[in-house]
Amino acid sequence: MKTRKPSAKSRPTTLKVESLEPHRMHAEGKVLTTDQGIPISDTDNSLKAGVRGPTLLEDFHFREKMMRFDHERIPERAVHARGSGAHGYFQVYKSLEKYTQASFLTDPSLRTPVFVRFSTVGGSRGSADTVRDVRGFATKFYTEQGNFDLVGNNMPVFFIQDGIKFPDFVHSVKPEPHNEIPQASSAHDSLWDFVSLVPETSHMVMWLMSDRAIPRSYRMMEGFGVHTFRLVNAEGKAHLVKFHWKPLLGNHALAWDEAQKLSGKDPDFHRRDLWDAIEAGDFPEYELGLQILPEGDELKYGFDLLDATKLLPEELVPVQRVGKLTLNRNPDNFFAETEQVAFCVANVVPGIDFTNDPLMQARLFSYLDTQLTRLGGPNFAELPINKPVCPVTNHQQDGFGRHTIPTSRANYHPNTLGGGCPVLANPAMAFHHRQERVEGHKIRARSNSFSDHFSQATLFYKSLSKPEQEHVVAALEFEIGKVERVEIRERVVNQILVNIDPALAARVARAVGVEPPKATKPAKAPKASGKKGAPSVDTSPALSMENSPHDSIKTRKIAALVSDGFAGKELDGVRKALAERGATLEVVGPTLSPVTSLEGREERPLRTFANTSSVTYDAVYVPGGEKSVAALKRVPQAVDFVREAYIHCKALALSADAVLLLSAAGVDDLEPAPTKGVEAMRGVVRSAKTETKGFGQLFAEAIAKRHWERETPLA
Ligand code: HDE
Repeated sequence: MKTRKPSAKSRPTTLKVESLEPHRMHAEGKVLTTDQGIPISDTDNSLKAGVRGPTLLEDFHFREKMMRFDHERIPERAVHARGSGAHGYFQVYKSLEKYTQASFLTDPSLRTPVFVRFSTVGGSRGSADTVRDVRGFATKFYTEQGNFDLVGNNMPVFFIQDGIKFPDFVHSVKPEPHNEIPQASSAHDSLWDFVSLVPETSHMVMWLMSDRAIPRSYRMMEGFGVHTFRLVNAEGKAHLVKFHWKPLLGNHALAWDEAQKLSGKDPDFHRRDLWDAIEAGDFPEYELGLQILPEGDELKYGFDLLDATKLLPEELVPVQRVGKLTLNRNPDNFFAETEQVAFCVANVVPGIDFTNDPLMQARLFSYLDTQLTRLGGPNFAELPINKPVCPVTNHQQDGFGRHTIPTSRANYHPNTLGGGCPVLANPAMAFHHRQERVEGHKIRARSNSFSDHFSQATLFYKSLSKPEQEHVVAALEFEIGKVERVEIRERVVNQILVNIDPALAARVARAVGVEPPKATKPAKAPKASGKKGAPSVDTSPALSMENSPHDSIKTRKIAALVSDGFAGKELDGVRKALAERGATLEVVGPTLSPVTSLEGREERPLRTFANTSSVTYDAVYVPGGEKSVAALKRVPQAVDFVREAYIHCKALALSADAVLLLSAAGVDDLEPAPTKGVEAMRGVVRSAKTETKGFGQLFAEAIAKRHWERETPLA
């Protein structure tokens, strides 16, 4: 792991990062003081009446130190409590002025500063990163027209259609109220009770059961704005738009067993991965994708674009890649930046506007409201991380924690005392809500155009590759199998799954011990459309992660297992081959003391079998060397390394005698080991002897993807 560069100044910067400088406290070379600046020469002993006497009330240093400690915690986010943030910038490729007047989307020379926070949803602040969950992908663009927050997720749809159901949904998925169990898991009665009674959850639940819910890295997952937004140009012409983030490293997932083990072995797996990549200069990059369509097309595709449980298949409206987001700097302080950042869906700039999606409408209220409790009052926009980089002038005043010092006597509008200032903006520059014509009766009801709950759940399932479908089945078996009440299990199978795919429902029914559903007819055609003649697709290849590029091993981490007598020259060759492709080889040995190679050179392991395991790596390599392999065979943890990497469908490379570790690990379903040359089979690269040509190349190719073909369905 790379250590942090010492000087913040030498690290990448943006206008926003620079604006934080006056707020930073640099301790280097400075004297310890109280909050009032009084120098302190003893912070280890309280002031007492006699060395063995009671502490005195006048010890202001003790009281301040303890008072500050006592009040360090703030309420965690109601959802998305666990997260990791990074600074960076966004740059548009070419002007989108045809669609929007937002300057960060029209000026290709502009590098707009951003702060991004990734998160899980259900778990507490200290919960594990790799749980099965939706991931938040929230971006604050500090534009010259004010802050624009794109508060998205890594899945393009949501569980519910109307925001008024959000408290119900969140209550059901969070730990149950009587015993606060389970932490960061949807595998419990209350969530599945809710799902079984609320069919609009079906589509999102299929995403939650898919590999999308266990990403390999925040750097390797997509992001979605979910709702349909509006882009509005300078002439006031509007288009509908769906926002996407496309990771340049492709879409990759963990195996479910691996994700669960990682929760214990390294609960900070995603946080660490993001932090390390940025520190190493491997800056995560995502392209902004837009699906743009005419305003009149809200109902064209047979479902309602205002319904957040529906996605717009990319095959119907292609995603145009319009710019790039680069994350190039870690925060200086987790609390001040990542914890205090406050996103709000209502933060839009001229050129971007809302729609009537009832989920979005509720969010416009909630995000502003929640900060009052979380950040202790209405002045949270003044916190350094939240402050826009453009001027902020208004008549807002007072409240807890006010930072700004207004200098005018006039704190109202209109005024003459302050010369009428701040003056109203020129309408051409100002934000205008789209003048959409609306009329209707006040009514508490759901539109008929929101009534189809299953077609897109089916579309999603049908669009997955076979292994991905098997993972959904296994996830359902895991989750519903944990539900204690049999009637909930029955309802999930017979009210929900059967309407998505009867064969899937029948398999899950068997696995969770309930009566299989009566209906056996095949799933209805997944037209995602109730309307005759509406453009539709039978499958959407873009929904399968396996169809995203899997040709790079950049930034991947590979373990090399060694003991005394390993083939050093061979290891060097493989290390070089991987490094040339942007991957890193970490040597894992019996201890952190040097091991000696066959050729007599020393290699110092970075990790040991006691403090790491295969789940923290993308692939495993065992170099040849009879003595080394014989020693590794005697270490159960080393054998486990190979066994688990095999079970988790990761690439393995074993040369010469190292092939023996496969049988020691119980892997006996590969053909006999090659007697000459190199061979790759189901992601396992084996060679007859060390240093065989092409070994590194074949290994690199194997690392680029998971080898799900090794899996056998459970039931
Ligand atoms: Fe959120 N959501 N949400 N949400 N959400 C919050 O705001 C809410 C929804 C999302 O890193 C909260 O500041 C309602 C969809 C992210 O700080 C809260 C509804 C999507 C984050 C809130 C939704 C999201 C949040 C909690 C339904 C994807 C983390 C703390 C009407 C498009 C942002 C906070 C961060 C956080 C409310 C649904 C994404 C309570 C009422 C859909 C990424 O205000």
